[in-house]
Amino acid sequence: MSWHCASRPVIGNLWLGSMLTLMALMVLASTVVNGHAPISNQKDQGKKYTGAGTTSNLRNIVIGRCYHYMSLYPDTGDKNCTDIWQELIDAVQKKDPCKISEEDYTRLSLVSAQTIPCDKTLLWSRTNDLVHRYTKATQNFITLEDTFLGFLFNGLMWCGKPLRPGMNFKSCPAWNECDKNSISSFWKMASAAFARSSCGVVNVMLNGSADGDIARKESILRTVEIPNMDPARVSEVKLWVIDDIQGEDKNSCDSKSLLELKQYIEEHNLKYSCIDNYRPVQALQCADNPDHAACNRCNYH
Ligand code: AVW
Repeated sequence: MSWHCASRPVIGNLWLGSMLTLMALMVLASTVVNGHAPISNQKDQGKKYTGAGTTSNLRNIVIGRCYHYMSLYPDTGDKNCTDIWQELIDAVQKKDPCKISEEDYTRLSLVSAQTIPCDKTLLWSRTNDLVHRYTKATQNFITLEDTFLGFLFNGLMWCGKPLRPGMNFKSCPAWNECDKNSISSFWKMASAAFARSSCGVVNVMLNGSADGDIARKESILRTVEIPNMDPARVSEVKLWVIDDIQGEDKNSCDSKSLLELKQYIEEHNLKYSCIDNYRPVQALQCADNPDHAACNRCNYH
């Protein structure tokens, strides 16, 4: 360093110091407020997890989806999108992403509350793709991902950093990486709230062509949704067992796995019914496979 540099006037050093402090504060504020990952902040993200990091531009996506949902469904009422974002931040920031409980999301759940009309709930297990193609095509049923909360956060990742503000953009715990993580606890909370607010006939789309249990023992359907339905408000749980149109018929209403699920539902004091290859869903499958034998009108159940 040269003498000339060291003898810079005091006022100049003060000015430079203030500017650097101001810039650092602006970068920090941008991380906290916008959910962006400034380059300088990326090296200190804490522990490395196996899941993807917080989705880039998370804040803009969540707030944008919030306004979009209200424009699609004006009955949702007037939600405060900025408050909803802040509740998400408050639930996870400065906390260990492996120590986030469903209770941490209580306030987010309260500000996003929504009334679900009776007979419209459509739960699912192992039919993620088909069930959402179906609700897009008919609009007659509502899956969790069609509710306000589900729509806002579907497909996104997020987690905070222990003791530090802002999100971890490098990595977040994967679903099974630790018991109470920021993602699994959120979806358990949202699924429980959806099941609790469901009434009338609750439909469930299941995959009759999948191997093994019709719904995994640790599935959200079994562990969260069935136990959270209110038998006084839910008149019946109606299972739709749908085979892939090109796939095998591994399970149907009379198979062992279905009878076991029936018993589990009844143990929760809920009435049960079951239908194989519910025709409106099969009609959707037939849109892609019009020449398949099952799509011949005479073969419909
Ligand atoms: P699923 P669910 N590891 O098709 O009943 C990784 O079995 O569980 O249906 N990802 C997981 C895991 C796991 N152990 N468990 C769940 N997921 C995630 C809410 C993952 O994204 C709706 F209302 C997987 O693709 C449905 O009624 C997805 O959950 C019900 O929960 C579905 O697993 C569907 O959950």
